[in-house]
Amino acid sequence: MKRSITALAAAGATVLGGTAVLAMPQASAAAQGCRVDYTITNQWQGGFQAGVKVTNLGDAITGWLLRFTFPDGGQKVAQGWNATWAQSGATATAANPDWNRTLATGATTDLGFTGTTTGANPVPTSFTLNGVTCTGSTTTTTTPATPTTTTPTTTTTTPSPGGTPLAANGQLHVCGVHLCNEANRAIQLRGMSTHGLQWFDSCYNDASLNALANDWHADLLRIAMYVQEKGYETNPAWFTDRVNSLVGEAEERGMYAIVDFHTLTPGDPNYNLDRAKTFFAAVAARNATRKNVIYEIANEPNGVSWGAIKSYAEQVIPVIRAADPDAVVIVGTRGWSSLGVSDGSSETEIVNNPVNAANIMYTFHFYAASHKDNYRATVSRAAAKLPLFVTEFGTVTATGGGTLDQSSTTAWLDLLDQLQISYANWTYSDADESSAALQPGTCAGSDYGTGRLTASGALVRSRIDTPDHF
Ligand code: IDC
Repeated sequence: MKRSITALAAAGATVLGGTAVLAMPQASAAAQGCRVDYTITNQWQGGFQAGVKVTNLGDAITGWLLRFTFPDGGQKVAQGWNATWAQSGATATAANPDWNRTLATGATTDLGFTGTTTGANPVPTSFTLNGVTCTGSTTTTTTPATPTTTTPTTTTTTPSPGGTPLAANGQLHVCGVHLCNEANRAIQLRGMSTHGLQWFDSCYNDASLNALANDWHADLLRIAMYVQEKGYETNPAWFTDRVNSLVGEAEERGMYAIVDFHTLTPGDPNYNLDRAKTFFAAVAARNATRKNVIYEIANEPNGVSWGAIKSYAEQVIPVIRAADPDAVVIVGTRGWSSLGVSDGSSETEIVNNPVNAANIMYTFHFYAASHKDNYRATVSRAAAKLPLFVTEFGTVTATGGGTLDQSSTTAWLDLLDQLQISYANWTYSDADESSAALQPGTCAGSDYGTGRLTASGALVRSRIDTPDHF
């Protein structure tokens, strides 16, 4: 659906915060004019995503403010990028970020946001830039069909990656605070984390990974490689090989793979700095040509300052980039990747002192029965400023056991959906603990069907197995 915004006079009266402001014509007035192309790129129950391309058709401007009004009072900007977004009543504004103040004649800038909506989702009908009415277009793209799995033609064990999350999105990158696909659209990936490979390696085989890709419709496999506790440090060659082969197994099934350097105890990632450099040099070299790999360099730093984590990140990231320059890297945060909250701190220590590297995201972890409203408030706030990835969460307590907290899990996943934050659940394994998705004994057999799921597995699968909005 495409239609033109009616072109109005190039300059004139517009409403600023309810007050009529008259643009005064001057003898030496600068040429003014603008074009806005507004596209609803995606819609889902209760929400939508819009891309806004702004073109300056007048003389160069320094400092700009875009304003438009939603025709449906139920529409709200939730998360914006490439501008400072605000909304008052039905009127939304996007102000230039500091790094993009000047728009030369003919220059274009791309903004966007995800929004919530209570019902119909019509496009705004008029746009102004610095008070000048813009021409342009409004488009609603058709919602893409749910990816379907094609039947393999030559083998019955490995499905074709056609129509998969990987085929739909290609190489990912960070755009503003979001994870974006090759077409620069903000996306959310939803999937599962393995348990420690030193204990549960038998759970990751053709049958279990086929179930994850084809029955769960997971987008993502996180490969948890513990460094201590009988992990990597005991046999670097075996663990490196196994991680590489699991990235390949995910790729064959069209899933993304997070390589998780699962540091936990000791909590200072610098304890493993040399191991991390060795490991990531090898893994990045092996996976450089794969589009599905994402690197997570420190699972849960704890008992350590943000400065020490940042210093670690700034030494490990260049090692990865040297071999695989375009992959997204995820950096753990203070207080068991709580953005500092579990240590009495907050995300501001990161906002004020970010890791000096591009194309990175920051880790947030939660366990639904232990981490509730104050952690959710932190994520809501931090998501406007930092690209976040929930690489691990549990439906239970932080021990990995205890009662499943369905209502807190639902509140968390609703929030992550709304903010389009990607997530992986701990764990796709048959560990004898309530966080595991598979019943004890499952991995000794070959049946990974829904009859083998635990309560946590059934709950998480019901969320992951809903259509993606790619
Ligand atoms: C837990 C496992 C448990 C294992 C323990 C070993 O569930 O079986 O014995 O690690 O250290 C985390 C960690 C993750 C923990 C998990 C649950 O990243 O390694 O797994 N958890 O305690 N952070 C918060 C919770």
